[in-house]
Amino acid sequence: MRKQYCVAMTIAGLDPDGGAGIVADIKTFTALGVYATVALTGIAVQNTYEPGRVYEVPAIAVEEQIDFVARDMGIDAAKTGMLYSSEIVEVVAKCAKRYGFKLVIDPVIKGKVGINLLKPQGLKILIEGLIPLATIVTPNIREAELITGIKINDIKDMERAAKYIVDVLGAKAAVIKGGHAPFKEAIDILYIDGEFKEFKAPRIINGCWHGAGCSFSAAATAFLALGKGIVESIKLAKKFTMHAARYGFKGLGRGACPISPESWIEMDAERYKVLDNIRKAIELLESSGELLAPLIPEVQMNLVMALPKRYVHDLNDVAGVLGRIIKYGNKVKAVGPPTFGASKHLARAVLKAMEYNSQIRSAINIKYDPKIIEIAKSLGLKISSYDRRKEPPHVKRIEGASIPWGIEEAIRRLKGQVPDIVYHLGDWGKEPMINVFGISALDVARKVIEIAKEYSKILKEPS
Ligand code: PXL
Repeated sequence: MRKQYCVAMTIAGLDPDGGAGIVADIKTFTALGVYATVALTGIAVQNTYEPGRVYEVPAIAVEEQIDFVARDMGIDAAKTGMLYSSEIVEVVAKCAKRYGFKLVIDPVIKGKVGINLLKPQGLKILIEGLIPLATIVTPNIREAELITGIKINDIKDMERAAKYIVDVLGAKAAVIKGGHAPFKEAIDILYIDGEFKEFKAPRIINGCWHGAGCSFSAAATAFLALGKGIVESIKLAKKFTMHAARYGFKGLGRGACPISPESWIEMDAERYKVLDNIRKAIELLESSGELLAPLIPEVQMNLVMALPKRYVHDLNDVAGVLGRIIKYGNKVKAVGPPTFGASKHLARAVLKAMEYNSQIRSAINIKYDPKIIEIAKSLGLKISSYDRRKEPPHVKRIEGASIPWGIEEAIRRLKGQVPDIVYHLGDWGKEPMINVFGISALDVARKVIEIAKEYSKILKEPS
């Protein structure tokens, strides 16, 4: 039977900007559902572009941290990052023998901005005393060269180095990370049980690789702690790291931006929040059905909400109501559940609005009536419009380009501000329409209900 809790430990240094080191490791363990423990080896003072100095933790304190956790909770798998001194490497080797946990060695030697993370004597002891105890060693090309003395120029050299780490130095498996190599794809070479395996992945070009090595070895450790085999752990760790890099904190810090191990769970959490928000907005709209029914256009109504901007790539990252919201007697009803990818038109409108204001993530469409525009004005809503008849032919020819073009026109008229309301008066075969924008589905639902209340008063007036 699987244990209720799996415990992983990172034996590594603190990188104060949070991109690499134990912070990346703890985030990774946590994102993968493994309980995170730490033996701190030192502080590597730095940020994303400036190196500072390393403050070392005494080796005895590293040993005690490992001992205290191991005898209390047990350690299923541990990884090493910055070990710095030969004394620390020695106590880690001693503890690995004492407790027999699975061990991933990320043999970091130089940090991202040039800090020395391992002294030369430490490297010697790492090669002789620690690598023989490793389940997996995860060097990059430069580290593999320093460990094996093999100059690496191509895949064959990567294979030779991986084989050397296993066959000569005594690790169970070695994976050489080709992320820095001049190949089109990022290729990693694994050597285990006399065989090579290649792991390929397209390069992530957003520059967010700060912490990628730490996160990769931590993810492999987490999967080992969960009881997965070595090959499977490396395959999954690669997938995890690609995700963390793809959704990294682009633009944060002056140097290489940090990866986001938390994106692995945060993205699912955000998807849930979007669906839940639309669900609540639908409840609100349906409960005001009689007020709303007169606002439903011929093409029916939809309500969409996008994921936060850093998770948005295409229409599938915007949720809408499957089958739309329809007039149902004198009430309104959502035909299906909130679903990602369920809307095209309105989703395109939101994606365009988000380019100008990332906070505006939701929209709904309602019937056009000049009286509704008057009401919106009286409620203090910001309004803009566009003329579909002025859509340039080259835009018309591109499937799906009309709405983004129109929304952009309307935003331009407001000098780049995203309004609450964008309307157009239609064209041949195109119904006039109003789009209401807001920060969430609930926000736009509330705006529409305010409008509907005023509209119902007007409809009751004798004309
Ligand atoms: O290179 C990985 C790494 C590991 N540990 C610490 C670091 C870095 C990179 O800068 O700072 C503490």
